[in-house]
Amino acid sequence: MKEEFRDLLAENIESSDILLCGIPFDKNASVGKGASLAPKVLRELSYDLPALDMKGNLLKSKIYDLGDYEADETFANLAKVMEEEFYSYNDKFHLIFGGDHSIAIASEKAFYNNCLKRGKEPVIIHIDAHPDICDSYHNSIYSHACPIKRALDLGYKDYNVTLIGVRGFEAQEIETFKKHPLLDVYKACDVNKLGIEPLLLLLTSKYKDDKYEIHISYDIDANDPSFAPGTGTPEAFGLLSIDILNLITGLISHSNVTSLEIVEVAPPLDVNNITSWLALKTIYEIIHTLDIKNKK
Ligand SMILES: [Mn+2]
Repeated sequence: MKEEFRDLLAENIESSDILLCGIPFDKNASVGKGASLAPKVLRELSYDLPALDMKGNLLKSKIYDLGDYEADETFANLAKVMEEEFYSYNDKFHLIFGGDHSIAIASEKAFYNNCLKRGKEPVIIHIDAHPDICDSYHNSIYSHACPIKRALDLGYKDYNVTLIGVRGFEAQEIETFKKHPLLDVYKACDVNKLGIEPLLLLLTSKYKDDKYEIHISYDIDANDPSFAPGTGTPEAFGLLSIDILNLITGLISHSNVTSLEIVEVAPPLDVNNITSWLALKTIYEIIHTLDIKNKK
């Protein structure tokens, strides 16, 4: 039988380096749905992906797949379950396959509580075409347009939240920005003009202290839709895939990133699985980065 993540699966949780879970949920997406199928499709495509990075390095870190978590629209239980199970393994890298972006309401709450328990300062780096800082959207405070507002309400400090790649706004979000002047916002137009290096330098020096623990919330619609068409709310004038990859791997190399979610990959909206392959290839580059960091 073919196996997902061939040659990359750990035999047991103890011998693993990366903990994976899926959250196949897209009921809080506003425009195009289909992200609930991403965990299944990403695992299936991994059957055909050899365990090497793009330079030909064999990948060595091992994945333990916890399977999928169930969710409902309000994430009543999910945050607690993720805190107690998924984030309780503090020595592992945490990888989440969404789901629409609303699943971050659960993951970011679980991550936050886990950091506070251990005296760490929780940080979110939100890579997305949209700020997702609406208080409510389509009459729901659990919409995929709301996770960053929920994170601030929960207690994340605005100066420890960074938004990268934004270019599609709701009017209410501009008002929220005014209330949080310390929130770091790097718009896609500026990143595309200045390149990724200055931004990476700035963030890695800001978060060089080990007291910080970083969760990267990566919405695939941050990429230009020409690279990632299979997503519910494509926005033109996006970031280059290679820039996002260098940003993520640079952050992992030089700061304390312990958690990453990839959301809004919607296989039913995709063309030849381009977007799923992009997500998967990005993860394989992340695994190589973890190999180097952990001296594998
Ligand atoms: Mn989003």
